[in-house]
Amino acid sequence: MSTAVGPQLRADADALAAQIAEFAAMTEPDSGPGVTRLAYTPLERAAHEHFAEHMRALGLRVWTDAAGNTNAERAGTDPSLPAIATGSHLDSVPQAGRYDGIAGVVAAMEIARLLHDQAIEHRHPLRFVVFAAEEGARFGQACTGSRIAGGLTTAADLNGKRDGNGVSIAEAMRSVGLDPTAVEAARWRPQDWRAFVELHIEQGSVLDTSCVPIGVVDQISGSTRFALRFQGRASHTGGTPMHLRADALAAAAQVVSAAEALAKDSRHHGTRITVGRLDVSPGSITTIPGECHAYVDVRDTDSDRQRETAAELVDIAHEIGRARGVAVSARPMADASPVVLPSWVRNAIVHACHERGLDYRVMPSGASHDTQMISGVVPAGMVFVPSLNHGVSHSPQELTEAADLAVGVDVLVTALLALDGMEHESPGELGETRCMTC
Ligand code: HGY
Ligand code: MN
Ligand code: MN
Repeated sequence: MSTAVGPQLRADADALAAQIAEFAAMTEPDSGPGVTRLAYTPLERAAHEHFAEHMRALGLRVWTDAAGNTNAERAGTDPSLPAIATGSHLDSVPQAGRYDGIAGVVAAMEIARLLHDQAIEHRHPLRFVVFAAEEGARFGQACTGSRIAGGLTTAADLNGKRDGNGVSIAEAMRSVGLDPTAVEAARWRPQDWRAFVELHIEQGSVLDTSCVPIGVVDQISGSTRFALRFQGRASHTGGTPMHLRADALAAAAQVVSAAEALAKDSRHHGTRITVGRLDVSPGSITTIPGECHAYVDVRDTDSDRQRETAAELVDIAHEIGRARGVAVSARPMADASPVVLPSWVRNAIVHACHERGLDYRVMPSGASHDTQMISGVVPAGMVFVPSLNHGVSHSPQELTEAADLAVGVDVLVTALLALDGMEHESPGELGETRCMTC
């Protein structure tokens, strides 16, 4: 399969760097180092509007759906065909880097500019999508915008999940002018979409350490998240002998160590367990902690092992609590299954790497992504570009070179045009696709 046009298009690294700097400047005042632009905040909407303005200036049709996802469409020569799409997210975790999600959005913006400036024609409509609320940092659940598009989250799910200030997803949506009761209208229909390919930073160090410029993702980890509550007995740190304590934090600390040991044992190669947040009360140096909340994130590419490991850790927590006279309870927060991405979309990315003379590595994603949530509705793929600084992410030290990102954009645009060149029967038979221009 060859796309005569794709390989000639070259992304402009300086333009990418400039857009990344624009988005990086959109951060909560006084939020400390890095970028803080949380889900369903005015700042996230401002970032979506910056994207929308860029796309409108290129003549694309732009709209925002009821979930807050912003779509831009460049017409194809055959409007009867389903859309080929790319995109990512613009919200961040607190004190994030400047590339997670943003890399895929500035890639979309650069591809729209390249196609416009060089008047490239394509058969399918091309859509560029910015999903809302991809990060789970604020509400616990990740990918709310793409989960709604993928039919995994409905209006009924938006009232129970709350942030640290007790604000529900639905209330946060209303605060930025969205109507959470209308999200059903934002659900994607399979017949409207041909394929979706997301560009994302790797958020690991495999590509950098192996000096490979492109990752082609074959599977995306799932995540099971829950909060453990430890109720012990607050008491005087001087007057209470060690053998008479019910120390909630000591119990939680033992569970955190047990979680690490569980993820490292021989049965769990590939499982990752993290307790990224611990709330302790009353939080006084002279009072034994009476209550503690530990927030647990279990990740795996093996669906059964992911859920079984989460259940095993809850059992261990109960056992530790009993031994210490500390009551333990678990509250589910979010759950997403791992997904395997279809090989024919993956092959379009591999083909693009061959067209560009680039080495690539087929690899899993440890992080979750919007692609995972819509992959049940539209055949999807992912392109990774290298993360430097030991693959650090969700941190101000996150780093991807603009030149490396430009190489990823070159591969992405070639892959999208290759997908456009493939003939296809009904969506169900897409596996046998052949390329029209091979
Ligand atoms: O948490 C994740 O894996 C992603 O960054 N939302
Ligand atoms: Mn991301
Ligand atoms: Mn992230």
